[in-house]
Amino acid sequence: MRRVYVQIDDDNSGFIDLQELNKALQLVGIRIPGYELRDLVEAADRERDDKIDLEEFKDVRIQIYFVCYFCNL
Ligand SMILES: [Ca+2]
Repeated sequence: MRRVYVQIDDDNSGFIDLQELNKALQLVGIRIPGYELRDLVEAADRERDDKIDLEEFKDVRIQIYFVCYFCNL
């Protein structure tokens, strides 16, 4: 879990931002529209700093599975 997070965190800032999340999703072959990506981050980003920490990332992961379920990936 933490290893996945560290891999996504490209610049090792300790947070995952929108660009990093987008890149990670593309790497695993998931393409979602920008607005949906923003929704994902906004829904998980409890601190409203446009960054996702490890705790918040767990929520994003659940949501991504949810999105993928509906787009049949
Ligand atoms: Ca980062």
